Amino acid sequence: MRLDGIELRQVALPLVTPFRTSLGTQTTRNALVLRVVSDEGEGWGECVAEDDPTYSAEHLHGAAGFVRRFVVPALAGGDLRPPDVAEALAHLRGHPMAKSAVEMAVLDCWLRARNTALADHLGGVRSRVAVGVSVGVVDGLDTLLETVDKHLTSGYARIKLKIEPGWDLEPVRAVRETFGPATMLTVDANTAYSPADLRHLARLDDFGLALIEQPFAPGDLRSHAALAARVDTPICLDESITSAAEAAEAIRQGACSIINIKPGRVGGYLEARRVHDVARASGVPVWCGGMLETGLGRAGNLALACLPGFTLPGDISATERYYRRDITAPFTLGDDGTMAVPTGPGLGVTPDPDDLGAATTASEWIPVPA
Ligand code: OSB
Ligand code: MG
Repeated sequence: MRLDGIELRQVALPLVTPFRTSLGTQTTRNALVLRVVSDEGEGWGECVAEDDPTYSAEHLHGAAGFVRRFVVPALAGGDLRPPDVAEALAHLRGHPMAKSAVEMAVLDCWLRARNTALADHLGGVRSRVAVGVSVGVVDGLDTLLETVDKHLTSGYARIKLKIEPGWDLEPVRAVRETFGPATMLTVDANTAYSPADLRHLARLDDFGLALIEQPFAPGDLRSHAALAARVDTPICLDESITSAAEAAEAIRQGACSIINIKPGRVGGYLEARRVHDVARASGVPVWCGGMLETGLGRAGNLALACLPGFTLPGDISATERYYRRDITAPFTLGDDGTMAVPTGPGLGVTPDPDDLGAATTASEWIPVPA
């Protein structure tokens, strides 16, 4: 496959409700949508970097510049298959979300031309996957309980509460007491705690959580291992796991017994599958994280989440939980807390031209030199 060029689009999607975490508050999801055009057709990708470099070092503005200045020249000329994307970009340090977006668009294009669904290409084994919802920090327990009630009534298979110092034991206790022991409940701190908080965090052990996600800094595997040794609740890593090699090392150090996999964070779907493989070989369950994706990223995440090692519900919620108007047809939640994995070729979805047009705030065409 030879690339003619990459179209970069900035899109802005207002969130149905603001999403607050220990990293900040988002009211609009700004994202970067990529369309690659090749001699075999076109393909779509999404960059999950956010406006500010708070979740990771990447940010949207930087990702666009990185693609324009470094990715396009590196992909010039030659016959390209999806694994070649990561290889051609391997000498460029960092920028996994930007790299992942390009690989995603190339994969979509390549698989469309071969009439193969991404789920089948990755080795998926399920047609529907269990999903949960990530509940942001809110202004009081009443609002929290109302929000959780609404999501449980919708049928979500798991509730994840964002926590931070000052918003942890109390909200978790309130949700557990109100909704009972059968509710699958997890917490995500997005690195908000320091090693000095270890004893405090250990008190979360009383609430029967399915996991505690990323309490400490990305590089601090040692504190995660120390907490894991102290509590019965499984420790899950998100921000720390940037590759299959990092996953293997974190498991070796006892820093996690569950891994949240996000393709953008690890540099693409193919590396995400390798993280899955490493975890599975060690008996470590994985689940698919989310970055408030548009329908494009949601389709890709569903394809990944049907691999056999994804045994816990993912952060892949229905479109209406995020956006009134997405750029693809909406994804809906089934009665049993699952969502359908797209079956069409590639991602199995394409942006609706009207919806994409309405969301687009800027676009540019970057030719790939022959
Ligand atoms: O830590 O999982 C996270 C959103 C943005 C950045 C980091 C995270 C999240 C979420 C949202 O939790 C999950 C979703 O997309 O539903
Ligand atoms: Mg997380």
